[in-house]
Amino acid sequence: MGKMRTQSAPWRAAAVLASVLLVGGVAACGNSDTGGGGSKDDGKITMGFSQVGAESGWRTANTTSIKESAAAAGIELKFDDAQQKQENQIKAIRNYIQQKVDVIAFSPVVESGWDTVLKEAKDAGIPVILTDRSVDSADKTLYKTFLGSDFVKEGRLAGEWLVEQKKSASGPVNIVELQGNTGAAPANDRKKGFGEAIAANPNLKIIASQPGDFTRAGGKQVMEQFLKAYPKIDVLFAHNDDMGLGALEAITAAGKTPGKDITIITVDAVKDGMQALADGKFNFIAECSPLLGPQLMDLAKKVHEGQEVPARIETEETTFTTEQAKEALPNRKY
Ligand code: GYE
Repeated sequence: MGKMRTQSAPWRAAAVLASVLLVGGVAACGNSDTGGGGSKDDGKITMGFSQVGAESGWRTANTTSIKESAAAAGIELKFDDAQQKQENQIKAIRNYIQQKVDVIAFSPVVESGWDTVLKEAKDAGIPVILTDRSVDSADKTLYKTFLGSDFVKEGRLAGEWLVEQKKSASGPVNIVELQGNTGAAPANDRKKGFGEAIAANPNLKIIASQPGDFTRAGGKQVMEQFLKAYPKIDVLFAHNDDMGLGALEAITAAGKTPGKDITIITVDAVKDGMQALADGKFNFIAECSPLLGPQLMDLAKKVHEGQEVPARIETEETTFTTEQAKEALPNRKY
């Protein structure tokens, strides 16, 4: 189960209180109807969900979690795969508004450009829940809550591990970075957290940083370019496992040994990534859980009933070294 925390100071007190109440098993709900809510009469909740795509192992596990949890919660799910395109997501959300679903949930492929369609949902009286990724809209009343990980923290944890590993390095440590798709919250935030952490040691330098779109193919292709352009690469930081896995092929093809010649750090901790870590091909993973379905369905029920929910609900995550991956792998759920 995820645990509630907050990113921004104004919400901290409320969310800490909510966290305490939820951990204690007490519903953290007020009675006030904040205006969110489709019709409350038929009992059955219909959710329109717009998914980013199927770009990674993380995404596949997330989709499965959402579909299974909707079925288990008795929520009718309308599901659309946007194939990593914002225009497809906007179209899907407009369809859901037209169909008068009770709740709209989506994982925004990029952070910007949502105000108009979110306003349309609000005007139609349909509550919106952001899941996995957030938007940068200034008007926080356009959605009820954001359920997902702290991506800045994931990047920071990755960077802090590297700082510790390289603390006795006497010369420059050359880092290349594979970013997620341009404009996505996890790409922006992981880059930021990592960059801030490695600033602790001026020897650690990002010599190249390019988007690999969170896919294996993207990771492989961009890593090939990096290897051609830079003879000395000491570290790869990939914003997800899949890009790291794609990069492994490029590194091996270039005659280098991943995990030894090049230290590899990724984010997610899906099974294939954890296997690479256990095998010593990756060196460190910051976890990001895709199992958001149960909490999402719970939130959908609450907002449908007009209950108050915390503005930010953060999933709990950890980190893995090779030894820890070996231990965790047999029980890994995704
Ligand atoms: O890390 C990546 C996926 O938004 C947290 O999207 C998600 C990211 C995840 O494609 O693998």
